[in-house]
Amino acid sequence: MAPPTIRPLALFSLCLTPALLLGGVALAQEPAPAEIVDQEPPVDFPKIKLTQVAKGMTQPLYGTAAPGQPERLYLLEKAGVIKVLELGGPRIRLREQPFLNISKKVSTRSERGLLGLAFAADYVSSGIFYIHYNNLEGDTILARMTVDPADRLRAHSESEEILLQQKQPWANHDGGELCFGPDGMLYLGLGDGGAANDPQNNGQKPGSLLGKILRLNVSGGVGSPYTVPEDNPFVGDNDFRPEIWSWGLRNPWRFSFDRETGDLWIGDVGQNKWEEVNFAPASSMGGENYGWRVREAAHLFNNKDPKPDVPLIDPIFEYRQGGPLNARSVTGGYVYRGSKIPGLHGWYVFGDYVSGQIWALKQENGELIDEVDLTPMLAGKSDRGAVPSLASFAEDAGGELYVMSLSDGTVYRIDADR
Ligand SMILES: [Ca+2]
Ligand SMILES: [Ca+2]
Repeated sequence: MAPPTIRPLALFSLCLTPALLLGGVALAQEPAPAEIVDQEPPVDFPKIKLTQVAKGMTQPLYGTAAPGQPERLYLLEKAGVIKVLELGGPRIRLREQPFLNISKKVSTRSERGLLGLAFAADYVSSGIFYIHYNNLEGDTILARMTVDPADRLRAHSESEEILLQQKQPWANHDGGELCFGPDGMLYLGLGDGGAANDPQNNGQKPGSLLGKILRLNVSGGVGSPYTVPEDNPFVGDNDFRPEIWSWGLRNPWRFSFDRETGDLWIGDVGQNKWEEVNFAPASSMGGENYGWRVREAAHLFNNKDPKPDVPLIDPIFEYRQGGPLNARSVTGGYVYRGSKIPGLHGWYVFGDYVSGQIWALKQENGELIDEVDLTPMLAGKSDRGAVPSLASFAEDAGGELYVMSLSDGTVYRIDADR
């Protein structure tokens, strides 16, 4: 991959302590001011706006569609509830009756909670879906569940099969994203375990699942454990857990595959200075080391560690923490592949949890070729950014994008502004 273009975005740092800070920690020092780069949209960039489609949720932090259900979006609440947003009909509405409620077995301390959901490709026939959450001990749990055959709008509460369990040394940096790749494999993002500065060096520890993206084969269906795909990059290397797809990650809270190209985009939350977005082309065979804790984004972070004997992949984009809105925790998004905003096609839309800012990037052959700050267009007169405590984006079956506020309990769709 060609060396990425790096451009600093934001300015100085402030203090923090949001209720849920996805991977951030207290400041060690104030980063020096950086230049603001020109982020004017290209002349042909579309006018867009946010349309509220749900409100009154309790800490929404993810959303996804189920294959075969074009008019539904499943929304996660941190405490362990999944709700259904009905997109069809004259009015979008949030079903009151939850699809799933496992709040009795979910820990919500710090960054813990129900963090991820992915539906099997054959969900309509199999009823299978996968969830990622922290149990009451704080352990990471990856589980398979099925829908209630008698009521397709409810999960079968007794159907849970735990596929993977991982001890969590601290309550933060638990990762979150769970999604199927274009290869039909299930990908799970786990953070470095938590605290600050990755004290256990999990990001660079091949024998740990922490600080990694995992790639699992769950095609065995109900009653079968996951298996390790034979073409995972470290299969046969005894130093590595074979589940590992890529490593050197701090907290890959949200990542996604471009549904048109299969490229992988990862938002990896930074420590005190730099937030980053990583890019792996669809042709990647895995094995990328994204550098943490040797580097924070493209910058040396820990010079005491022995130098890894593999190349470290720098982000395609990074931005400095701080700025007028206090950017501090990247929230990875999606490449827009919907049909309603043709001018947004091919742009990667992502944001910052703390500042509520939203940006868009465009790449060509793995090189950043353009960036746009969408915040002024989307925020209006708000001084809380475009979406305060921007926990996640979501993509519906048609590729339209949504974005949600953890603190406000609101969900918005990104629409053309005509
Ligand atoms: Ca943790
Ligand atoms: Ca990195």
